[in-house]
Amino acid sequence: MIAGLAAGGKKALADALAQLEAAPFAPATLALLDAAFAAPQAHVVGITGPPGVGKSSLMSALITAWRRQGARVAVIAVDPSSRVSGGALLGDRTRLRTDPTDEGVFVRSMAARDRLGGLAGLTIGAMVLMRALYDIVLIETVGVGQSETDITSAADTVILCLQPGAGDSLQFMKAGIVEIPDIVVVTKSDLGLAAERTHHDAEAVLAFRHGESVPILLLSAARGQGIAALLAAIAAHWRGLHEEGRLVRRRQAQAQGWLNEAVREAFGREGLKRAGDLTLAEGASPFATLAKLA
Ligand SMILES: Nc1nc2c(ncn2[C@@H]2O[C@H](COP(=O)(O)OP(=O)(O)OP(=O)(O)O)[C@@H](O)[C@H]2O)c(=O)[nH]1
Ligand SMILES: [Mg+2]
Repeated sequence: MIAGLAAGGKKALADALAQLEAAPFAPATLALLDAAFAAPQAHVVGITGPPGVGKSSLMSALITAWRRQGARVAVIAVDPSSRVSGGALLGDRTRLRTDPTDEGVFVRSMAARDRLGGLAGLTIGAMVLMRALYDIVLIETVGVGQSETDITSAADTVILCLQPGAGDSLQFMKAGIVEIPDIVVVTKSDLGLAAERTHHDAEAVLAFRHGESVPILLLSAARGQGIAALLAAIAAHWRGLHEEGRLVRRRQAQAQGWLNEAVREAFGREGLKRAGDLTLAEGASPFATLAKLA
């Protein structure tokens, strides 16, 4: 099933995403997701941060670099506008400069009507499909409160972007997201002193983090500075995930979270209780379990 999808290129993936959108719980959809879940291939990288911090510009730079290395990249830009009143965040979140004729790059914007974490939402299913087809899956989410933590339910590696001179993003970190990022970047280093100060502040805040230290990088997508160091940090985190079964555990916890969320969404909190023990066996597909419950 996945080989057929891969052979069909971007058109086939677009059709599969349409099927996912139209009939997320149809047996054929769940069977496809099941097959994709069993054949993961990509490194899933999440990029989050406040509006306008430079996420999309950074993603353009990363995509260009990865394409040069021959890696095939799929992108999901999550638009949270429907969750934010006033439409202040409406608009195209991607602003990516990619070549539409390049079969090695697939870009898709998606609305996050609710939490990102649920299987019922399009995002997780789309990610699982893309993960079976590409080398890298990039997910952009805008950090508006809770949504930073949602990205950990989908990504293997989470990059948090901080805006130079923005004390508020550091406040976010103090409010509990300090444990979320695997890599922190201060964007727009071409702005000079403000960026350096934010870099310094981030180091001070992250020093209070439990467990292993996190790389904090200064970069400028506009000038192409610091991109190589970020690529190296992303690759190093990916290598680290292959030690001691960390990737398997992280993805297992994600799949369990999606399943619980999907059952809660479909049957309510009571339904979740009645469903009893939903614990997935190692490597078991949450989509198959969901299909049995439906
Ligand atoms: N000076 C400078 N400006 C930048 C840099 N990167 C991005 N910008 C500018 O910052 C603004 C926002 O950039 P985006 O890449 O769209 O930021 P974003 O975080 O994706 O924005 P949203 O998706 O709307 O949250 C644009 O005006 C960019 O030109 C940089 O490295 N240096
Ligand atoms: Mg953007």
